[in-house]
Amino acid sequence: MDLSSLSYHKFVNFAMEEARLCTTLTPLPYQEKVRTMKVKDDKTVLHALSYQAPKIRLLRSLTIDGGSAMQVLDFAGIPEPMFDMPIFCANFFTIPSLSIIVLDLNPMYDTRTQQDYKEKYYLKLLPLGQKYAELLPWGDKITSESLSFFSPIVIWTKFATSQTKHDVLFSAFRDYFKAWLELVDQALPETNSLQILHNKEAQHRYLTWRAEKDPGHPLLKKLVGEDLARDLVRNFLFEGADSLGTKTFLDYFPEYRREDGSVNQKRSVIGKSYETRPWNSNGEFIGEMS
Ligand code: BLA
Repeated sequence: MDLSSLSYHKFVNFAMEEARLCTTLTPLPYQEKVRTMKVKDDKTVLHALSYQAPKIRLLRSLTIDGGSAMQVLDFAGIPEPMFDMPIFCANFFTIPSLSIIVLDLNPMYDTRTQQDYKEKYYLKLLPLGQKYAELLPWGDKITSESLSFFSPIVIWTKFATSQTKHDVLFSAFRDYFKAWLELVDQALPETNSLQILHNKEAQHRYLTWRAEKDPGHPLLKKLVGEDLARDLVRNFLFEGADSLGTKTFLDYFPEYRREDGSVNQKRSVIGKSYETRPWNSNGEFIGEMS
């Protein structure tokens, strides 16, 4: 499969145009830094955007354009802690033989246990999730820990790369992003300071997880080297991991502590599970809690 027609730039352009229709975007400085980053393999180009907006602490995008060899998108929208609305998450990794896709409005609180949070945000979106769960079927076993960060409408899928699937994915991306912008539009600020603190910690926990365990890191290291990859991850992709809270990865995820006190480098200590979609069409969790 020739990937030259499967770039993710049009996804990003769509999202930015759509966001500008709904809100006022203010550019953040980090995007300039990425423009000058030297990539080890000269066929590959990184492109980064980062903005803030009212209610949105960070709206950022990283695309890795590896021409016909690889196309990657990591796109996220992260709210201000005054709001408990979900985090927009699009992570697409495409090589000629295979695409690995996560598209979701990641919940701030685990929807498997927080029924009220699930109903507040996802009840209305279940038909949308259902539509794409059929077009983009469940992608087989997954790192068990990741499930707690996913919502009942998550699209987790793997497919043989093709124009048709790419078009379906673009449609899903547009629908999910528009749904997220609508949540942003409707979101009311939390006034209870304790609840704001909870939101902040929930967001910090999420960022801490991803800054430590995101499956894209090894590839970023290969492309820009260890130091720049770390900088990208902590100061751009998951900005806030070092500033929104003081708890460490092991405070949030003690099961990763090794005997010498260091962090277990494995991505999962439980292992992979969930061979089939663990939510039914009513958004009820039907998998085993691990
Ligand atoms: C694979 N990416 C995966 C997998 C998931 C995700 C679930 C399957 C492997 C697994 O079960 O861990 C994505 N995991 C997520 C997301 C969350 C999570 C979004 O917990 C959020 C909470 N992917 C990228 C980027 C790159 C990338 C930017 O988003 C590269 C720079 C690569 N993802 C990538 C690769 C794999 C992968 C190479 C397959 C390799 C592997 O499974 O280790």
